[in-house]
Order: sequence, then C-alpha cells, then structure tokens
Amino acid sequence: MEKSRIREALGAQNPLGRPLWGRTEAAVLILMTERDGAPHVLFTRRTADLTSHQGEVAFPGGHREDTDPSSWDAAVREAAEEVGVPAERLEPLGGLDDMFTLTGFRITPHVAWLDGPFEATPDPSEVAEVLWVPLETLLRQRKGPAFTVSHRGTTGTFPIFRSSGHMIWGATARITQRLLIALTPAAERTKAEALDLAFRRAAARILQGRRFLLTTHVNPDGDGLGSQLALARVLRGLGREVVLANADPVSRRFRFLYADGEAPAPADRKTLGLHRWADTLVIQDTGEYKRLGRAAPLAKRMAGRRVVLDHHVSGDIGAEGDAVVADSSFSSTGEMTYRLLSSMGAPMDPAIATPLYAAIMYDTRGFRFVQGRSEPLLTGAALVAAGAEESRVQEQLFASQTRAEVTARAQVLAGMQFAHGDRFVWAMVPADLEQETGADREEIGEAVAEMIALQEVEVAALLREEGSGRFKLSLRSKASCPVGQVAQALGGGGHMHACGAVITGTRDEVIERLTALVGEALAAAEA
Ligand SMILES: [Mn+2]
Repeated sequence: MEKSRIREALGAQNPLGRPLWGRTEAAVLILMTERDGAPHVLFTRRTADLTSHQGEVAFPGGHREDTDPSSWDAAVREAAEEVGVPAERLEPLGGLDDMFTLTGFRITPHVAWLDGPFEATPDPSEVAEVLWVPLETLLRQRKGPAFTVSHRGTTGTFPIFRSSGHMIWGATARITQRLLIALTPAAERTKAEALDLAFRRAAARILQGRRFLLTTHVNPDGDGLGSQLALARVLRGLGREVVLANADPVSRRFRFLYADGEAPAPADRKTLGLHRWADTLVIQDTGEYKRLGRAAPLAKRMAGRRVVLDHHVSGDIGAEGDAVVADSSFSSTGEMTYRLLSSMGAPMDPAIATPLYAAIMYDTRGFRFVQGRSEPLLTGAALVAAGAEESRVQEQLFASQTRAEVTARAQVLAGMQFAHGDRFVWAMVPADLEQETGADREEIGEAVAEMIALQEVEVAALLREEGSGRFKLSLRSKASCPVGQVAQALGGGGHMHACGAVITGTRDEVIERLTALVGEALAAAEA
C-alpha cells in the first residue's frame, strides 16, 4: 500500500470524537514509515518495571498534560520522549476514533508519516524494544481472532494481532483494527465492520446534536419506550435538551420505568411543532412513517436531521443526511441502543441499564427469542453487571397483571376459533372491551401470546375491532411457520414471527381473507 493511498483513505474518514465522560485524556502516535520498500508501523514493547501495562506492546503515547496545546502535541511529545521521534519531520495523515479503555482512559489516535531514514532511540526506562511491523502483516490479520470481554457493564470485542513472536492486544489492538478498517475500501469490508461503521455514524450524529426530539412507534411497547428512555437519560446527562414526542401514551405496565414527571405525554400540537427548535430527531423501534402515527409529519419535516434505529423488516424513512441503522437480525431496539451508546462511549449505570434491560427483556420475552444469536444474552449480562434492576423489570413486565386485564383476556380467549386442523387460532377483541373491563389495549393484546403458546397452534391472530370496518390485526407464529408475508400481503409489517396490519372489510370478509392467507403460509412452511 502506497503512502498516497494511506493518506487518501485516512483523509476520507471522519474520526469520531467522544466526550471524556470522566475519563483521563490520552493520545497515541501511529507512526508509519517506509522500510525495505514497504510501509511499516512503529510499536513499542513496554519495560517490565512500569506501573501499568508492563511488557505489553503499545503505540508511543500517554496522558495529555496541561502544557500540551492539543491532543496531537501530546502524542508527538510522548513519541519524542519514548523513541526519539523528530516532531518537525512528521507529516500528519489523519486521526482515528477516540477509543475508551477498560482502565478509564480516552485515547485519541493520530497517524503520521515520516519520510527518509529514521533510527528510533528508545528511552530505556519506558521502552524495552522498538518493533517495526509491516503494514501488510497487520492487514492480513484484519479478520483474525477476537475475544469478547465483559467488564463492569461494558462488553467489548478485542482483536489480537501477532508479529514475529509478539502479541498485540487490548486497546492497542483495537486502535490497530480501526486503522486497518479505515485503510480497507468500503466494498471489501465485512458485514460486521459495515454495521459497526453505521453505528459510529449514528453516534457521531447524536454527539453533534444539542436539541433532540425522540419518538417511537404508535402504541409504544417496552422495547421502544425503554430504548427511548435510556437514550434520553444519556443525552440529558450530557447536558442536551430532550423532548419525547410519541403518538400514543405510555401503557400502565411500562410506567414503572419512569421517575416522577419523566414519562412522555402523547405528542400534542406543541410538541409536533418543535421541528424548528430541534436539530436532531431520533426514531427508535420503527423505520416506517405509517408506524409513527401522528408523529409522522414531524419525521417528514426533519428529513436529513434524523437518526433511525430499527430492527423491523421494512422501513421507508431515510434521506440524504440521515443516519439509519436498520437490521432485522437484532433481537430488539434495546440491543441496538446499547450498541449505539457503546459507540458513543456512554458509561452504563443502573438508570440507563434498567430501561435497556427492560427493552430487550420485553421484545425477547425474557431472553427466549434470540434467533440463534448470543449477543442479546451477552448484552443482558453486561446490563445486569452494570446494575440493571433485573428482578423489578421481570416482575413489572411479566408478573404484574391486574384483575381487569385478566378478566378482559379471559373474555377474548373464551371466543377463540380454530382453523386449519387447529394449527391456526384467532380471536376477536370487541371495540368496547377496554371501556367495559378497564384494561388497556396493550394488556388485552397480550392474549395473542397466550394463544400462540397452545401446543397445537402454529399461527395465532388477534383482531381488534376499531369501528367503521377497520380491524387491527396482531399476528404471531412459531418458528415452524413464518408469517411476515401474511402481514405484508395485508399491507402491514413487523417481524417474521410477530407482525401486524390494519385490515378493512366486514368481519366475515376479514376473517375469510386472513384464514386463507394463513393457510397458504402453513402450506408453504410444510413444503
Ligand atoms: Mn422492538
């Protein structure tokens, strides 16, 4: 790789500057030079008698002192002290993202090139040995082994690099990995690297914002609300102004998440007019205008100033300037919000970990639906380690039923109808059931979870009469039969095994249509 290509690649990226969040500021110098006709990177092996990271491979660098005018000056001063790098001969090539270490530092990496011959002069009190590693050797190991570490509520994946008997790990390896990804053309990046970059872009956009509107989908659930609350708390902790603007109010069973006065009121004319005041709109747990209900016009007016975090199959929100992270392999928006906060470098505490834990717990039904991925469980473990109030969350979400809601669901379940040899069950929610029983829509909607738990059943449908020939469908299925296409055929969306739609027609027409589509899905799943 030529110097000009390295300069171009590093210049094209936008390093992510992260807040200090109480950490100590440090800087490192990634020094490159040509040796034997190829670019090499300078590492040091630290001496055995230092007070930290004894014997480890590192980049030259250290704390930024009060006397260092900038982070770059700190990196260069340290590199001059440690290995005699001549500051006046350095050509800055660019920076990399600020990196947090598990030991409480924020490291800003600076990349520089040095032309002509250079013999390092290591300071024997700090540097046992200078290592020149060919850039090619590192690039070859870009997709190499990595291990996951969980430490006080933060999980991180750490790559490992090897060069002539030395192992590079820890923060140095993570910085090296960032360098290698920056030097890799976009088309050659792995899916995981591209996803990581998408989260970093979203993190960068959020860190630049000052006045935020946060919204989630209509009839907000534990995932949307928990994700939203965690992000709001982080932003307020950073001194940002935050307004929550949801189409619908918070259902009873999610109110435990909020402190007094903290719960969002449903968006009114005033909140929906805040698009001029806000510089950033964050949309969580949907990427679809129609799922925003009354808040949809707000989202349209803020095109180009939006961040979207969503794990549903379909979405239509996204324009030039927006940062959209949409990936249906995530268990929950809570899991995605955790990734976003990690990208921002936000420290976890119980007030942030609890709503995130509730979000993941809600969408995975207590970590039962993880789609073959270990990440939701690892994230849950990290959140518990960070102090998430797990027993309160589980009790409030899954063991806090009221008599009113159980009575309401009993009525719904008493009317269950079976079809397709008992593999399909459906039930109707009468329009006046909420008023009659005092249960809310969210609580009654849980009936579908009880229906899909029947052993014969593969597909369960709950239809809520909304009046004037409109029926709100909530559809669930077991792993054996995906039903995402059924919802899509009815103009709805969601996930492959949990989705919904609004259907119009007479009651008989709606049931006939739905039963036929479910029949097709069951037949297709068998084939
Ligand atoms: Mn969700």
